[in-house]
Amino acid sequence: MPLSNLLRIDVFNPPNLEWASDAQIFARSIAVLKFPFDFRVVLVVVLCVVMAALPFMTPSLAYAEAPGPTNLLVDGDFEAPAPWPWQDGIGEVQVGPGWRAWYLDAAPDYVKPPVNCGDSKVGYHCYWMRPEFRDNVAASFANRVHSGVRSQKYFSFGRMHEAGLYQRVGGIQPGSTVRFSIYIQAWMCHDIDKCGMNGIRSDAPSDMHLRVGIDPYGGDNPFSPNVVWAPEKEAFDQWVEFAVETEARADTVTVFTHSRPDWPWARVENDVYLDDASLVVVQPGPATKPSGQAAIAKPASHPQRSLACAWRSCGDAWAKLFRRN
Ligand SMILES: [Ca+2]
Repeated sequence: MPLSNLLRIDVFNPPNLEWASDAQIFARSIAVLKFPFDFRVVLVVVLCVVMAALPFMTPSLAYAEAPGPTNLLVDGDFEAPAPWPWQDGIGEVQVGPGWRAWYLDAAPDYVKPPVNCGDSKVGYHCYWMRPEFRDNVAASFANRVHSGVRSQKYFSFGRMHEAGLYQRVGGIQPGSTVRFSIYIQAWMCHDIDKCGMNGIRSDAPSDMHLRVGIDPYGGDNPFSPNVVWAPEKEAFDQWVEFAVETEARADTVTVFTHSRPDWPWARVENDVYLDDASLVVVQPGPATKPSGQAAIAKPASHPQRSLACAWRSCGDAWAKLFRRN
């Protein structure tokens, strides 16, 4: 028997059938060749259906295949329904649930009074204030929302400020590397007629001193030397992602944002917008502490130790410093 017949019989015939002749094999080959043609048609139709459905399937597929790290922040997207609660009973301070506002009621020494206030600190009210914190909705100012329908905003009208938001996050394994990121946008306007519809332009931008930080010890004092700050960046009239990464030194860490409009003559609008914040563990810490090694503790010589306690549990010490009015 020719070797070619042996090979063909293996392919087209079960072992218990008779040997096929060349003519029979040829006829069966023709029949087999017809099948791929029909199969290709079916395959093309199936591919077309899949391609048409792909845009609708992509999000769920992407989520199933590569889920991102868990965002540990509460209301990181600032989508909680408004009105947001008043912080400490102050109607002008409303921040997303889970967040707290921090601010200085009085100008610190390193801020120079602008020319319109003279040289006396007595008149600091002419250039300094606690900002107003509110939610911002896309229906009114879509350019001020990074995603969803809402963002956080705060502003000081005609005056400078130093302020931001913070959020403490517990349940962190000490030694973990954590990353805080948030989108920030600033708007500084002197002549409203030159700043466009909905304030899309900053006609006279000065320094805003935008930055983000993490206190790896979980304190709530933005002026603590423990806070690890990323370098300042500008974000006038556009969303810019700010991020900082450090190693947790306790089972709680605190994320901070910071802004300080800084100008020699008054700008009318000094706005900051925040959206889409996240805190993720990018590298878990050791599961257990090495034997014989004490847990990492906050430095005993903390210069502002009395301020690095929980806002409410610390009594009025922290509040008095920040609210001299
Ligand atoms: Ca949002």
